[in-house]
Amino acid sequence: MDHDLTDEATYERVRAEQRISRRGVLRATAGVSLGAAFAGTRTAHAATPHVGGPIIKPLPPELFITHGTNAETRWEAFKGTGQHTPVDRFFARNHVATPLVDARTWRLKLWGSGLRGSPDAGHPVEFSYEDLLGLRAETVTAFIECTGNGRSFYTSQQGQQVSGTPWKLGAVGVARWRGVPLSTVLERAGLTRRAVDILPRGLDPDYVDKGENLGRVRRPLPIAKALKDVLLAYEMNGAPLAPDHGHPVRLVVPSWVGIASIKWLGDIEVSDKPLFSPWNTRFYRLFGPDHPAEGSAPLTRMNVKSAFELPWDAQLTGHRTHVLTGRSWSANGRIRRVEVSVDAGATWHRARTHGPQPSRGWVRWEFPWRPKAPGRYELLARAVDETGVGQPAIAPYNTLGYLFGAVVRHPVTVS
Ligand SMILES: Nc1nc2c(c(=O)[nH]1)N[C@H]1C(S)=C(S)[C@@H](COP(=O)(O)O)O[C@H]1N2
Ligand SMILES: [Mo]
Repeated sequence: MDHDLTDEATYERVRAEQRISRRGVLRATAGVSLGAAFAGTRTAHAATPHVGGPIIKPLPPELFITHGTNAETRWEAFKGTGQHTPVDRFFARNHVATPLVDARTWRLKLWGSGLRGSPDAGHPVEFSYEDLLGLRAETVTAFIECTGNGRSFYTSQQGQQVSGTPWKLGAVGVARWRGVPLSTVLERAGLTRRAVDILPRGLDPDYVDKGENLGRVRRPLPIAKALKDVLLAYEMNGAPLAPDHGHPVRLVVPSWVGIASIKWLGDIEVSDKPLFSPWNTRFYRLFGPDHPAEGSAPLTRMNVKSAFELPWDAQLTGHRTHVLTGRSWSANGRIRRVEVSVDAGATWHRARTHGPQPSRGWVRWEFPWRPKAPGRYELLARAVDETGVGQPAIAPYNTLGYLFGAVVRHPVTVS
C-alpha cells in the first residue's frame, strides 16, 4: 500500500489529487467499471428483495422521534440502559425503506479489477450466509452515528439554514457487533495489491433524490480502512441482525460516518481505481462558504459529543437534588474528561464518569444538581477525548449540516 488512507491527512491529500484527475479516470475506466456496474444491475440484482416498510420495528413515541423514513432515539430512553443500546430503541436511518432479505438465498457478491482475475459483476465471487458463519468471528463494541446527528442545532442554536433530517442528538447508538472481519472475506475473494477502493452496496431500493434516481445506496471505502477494523456483521447485541439494522449482513465501520456502515449488503466492487458515488461526492462532504465548490474531502471520522439523558424541555421539581446523567463519545477514542454547566456556560464542574468505556463506545456520567430557584435553565455538557479534542461553543457551518460537535444547550424548567 502506497498511502495509508485511514490517516486523515493522507486521505485528504490523496483524494484531493484524485479529484483533480477524476475526469481522466472516469474516461479511462468507463468501458470497464461502468459497463460492469450496469451488467451488475441486470444480473447480480435481478431479484429485487421484497420491501417491508420504511422502518419495520415498532417506534413507540416514548422511545423515538420519527423524521420521515428515519427515527432517532429520545435521549431519556438511554437512561438505565448499559453500554449497549437495546435494538428496541436503536435509531434507524433509511434512505428508502427496510427490505426483507432471506438469509437462505442471500449471497454476498464480490467483483472488480482489484480481485485476482478481475471477475465482473455477472460472475462474482460469492459467499452464502452459512459460509460467513463458518469463518472465524470477531466481536466489537462500536457506536454507529449519523453524520448529521445534531443537525437541528445549526438552526436552533446558531440561526443557520441547513438541509437534511433535523436530528437532535439521538441518531447514535452503541452495539456489540459480531461477524467476520471484512479483511478475511476480501482475502478469500482474491484481493490483489492493486486494489485501492471498495464499493459496498445495499439491497434496499434505489434512492431517488428530488426526482433523480441515484441507484442503490453505496459509498466507497478506501482499502486500508476496509482491511483495518471493518466487520461484516451478522449479529447485534447477541441476536441476528434485525431487518431495520441490515439483516442478514451489514458493514460496521468503526469511528467513521454512519453512511459507511452499509446495511443489507448485497455486493462489493473491489477496484484498482478510485471509486465515486453520490455518497462520497454529492453527500457526506462539507459544502459552504469555507469549502471549495466540489466540497471538502469525503468525510471519514465522526467527532466528540455529549448528551443528557433527559427529555428535551424536561420539567424538574424544585427543592431537591437531581442526579443528572448523560453520555459522551468520540471517534478518536476514549473520553478523558466530562464537564457540566447548569448556568448556561458561566461555570463548569467535573462530572463523575462510571462503568467501562470501550474505545469505540461511550462513557456514562452523572452530576448531582440542586437547582437554587424555579425557572428556566440551560444545561450544558462538554467532553475532551484521549487525543485532547474537545467540544467547541460553535460548530463550523456547512450547508448540509454535518458534524455538529458544539456544546448543546439543553433547556429544562424547574418548578
Ligand atoms: N443500504 C443502506 N445502508 C445504510 C443506509 C441506507 O439507507 N441504506 N443508511 C446509512 C446511514 S446514513 C446510517 S446513519 C446508518 C444507520 O444505521 P442504523 O439504521 O442501523 O441505525 O446506516 C447506513 N447504512
Ligand atoms: Mo447517516
